[in-house]
This record gives sequence, C-alpha cells and structure tokens, in this order.
Amino acid sequence: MGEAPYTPDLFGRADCMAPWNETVTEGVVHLHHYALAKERELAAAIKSVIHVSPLRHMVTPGGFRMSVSTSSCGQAGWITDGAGYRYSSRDPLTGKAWPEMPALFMQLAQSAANEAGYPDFLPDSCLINRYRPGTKMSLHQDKDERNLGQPIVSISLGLPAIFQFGGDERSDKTQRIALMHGDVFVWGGVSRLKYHGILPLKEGSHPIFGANRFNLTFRRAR
Ligand code: MD3
Ligand code: FE
Repeated sequence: MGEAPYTPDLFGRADCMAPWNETVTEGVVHLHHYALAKERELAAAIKSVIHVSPLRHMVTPGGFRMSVSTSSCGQAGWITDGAGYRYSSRDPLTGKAWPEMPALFMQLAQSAANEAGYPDFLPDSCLINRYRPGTKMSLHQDKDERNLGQPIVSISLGLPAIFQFGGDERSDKTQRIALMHGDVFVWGGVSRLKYHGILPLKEGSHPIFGANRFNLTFRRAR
C-alpha cells in the first residue's frame, strides 16, 4: 500500500489497465480491458469497413427506424427491413458482398471465445452498431442464427453504456451491466437466448471514438 512507484507492464500498461476475467452470471464471461491494447487498430479497421459498407439506420419489420446505425463485415450481415430480420450475403445498400472481416476482428473474437471456454468459435458475421448519445436498443432476443450452441462475442469501444440483461420473457426483471471501452463479453450457454438491450447513451466524448459508442457483435449466423 501507499509508496509503490508507477510500474507499467511490458506493454506500457498501468496495472489498472491490465485485463482480467469475471463470470458475471451463468454463461456470461466479462473480459475486462481485453481489447484495450488494440483500440487504435480497431478504430482504423472499423473505418475501413464503413468506408465500403456505410453505417445506416435500418428499419424494423414494424416500420420503426432504429436509432442505432449499423453495418457488417464477414460472410453474412444481419439486416432488417419491412420483410423481417435475417442474415444476407450482400449489403442491401451497395448490392455487393459485405467487406471481408478484418484479421484483427477475427483474432480478437476467437481468442476471447477461447478464453471463455469456446475453442471452436468460427464467426461468419460481425455486426457494427454505432450509438450516439440518446440512442438505445430496446429489449430483444438474438435468435436469427442457425447454431444457437455457438456463443456471441461483443466488443465495446468508445462511450460507456448500460446493458440490460433479462430473462426468457421480455417482462422478466433485468440486471444492469456497465459496458466500458475495451471490454469484451462472451455470451454462451443459457445466456444465449436471454432478453437484453442497451439504455439510452449518456452525453460524452471519448479521446479516440468521439461522441460515439461502437459495439462489434460476432456471431456464427449459418
Ligand atoms: C446477450 N447489441 O446487436 S452486444 C445486438 O451493445 C445487440 O450493441 C448490443 O444486442 C450492443 O443484437 C449488445 C452484447 C450482446 C449481444 C447478443 C446477446 C449480448 C447478448 C445475445 C444474448 C445475450
Ligand atoms: Fe442483441
């Protein structure tokens, strides 16, 4: 206590930025600071993807414009329009294939899944969600994927958010989890089909990502 000098690790990180793992609840592993060392490379990779397949506000099957704007990379991209929620090999905005998943995205997603006990995770889809202050994602389930035995890996970047983690019914009580810049979550097992959402983002500015939160969601869609 008290007198220890400031001692960065081999990567120049202070102790408070070192990664550490926590099992939040059954099936949910929180890898604190896991993506922090790659924050600038991740920002550049996001930029390269959304240069080709721009962020856009998709419309729900019920006709509501999402407040979050989205893009995708990989073999399959999650889309929604008047015809429903589904995965598509093509970006409906460009008419072309989605950009290839950057190697760094794949590496981080697979190593995080491995850390959480899923050595065989092979995502074919990465959804990029961009939140601005005031935007949110209402409670929903992720059930458009073929193999629900595969986990979901998510990487949070930029402004913090409060995640709501619920139960098997929309009306079940929810717990709140803070999603901070550089944190990675692996959602598997019984957590995979739980209701979840993001509360409206607070105002703020991040030194790299500005007034934005980016979430990368890696899934095996097909
Ligand atoms: C828990 N995105 O795109 S990622 C989504 O921060 C979505 O953008 C949120 O929910 C975001 O569908 C949360 C974390 C996440 C993703 C899928 C889950 C948590 C999950 C599926 C089941 C349980
Ligand atoms: Fe979701």
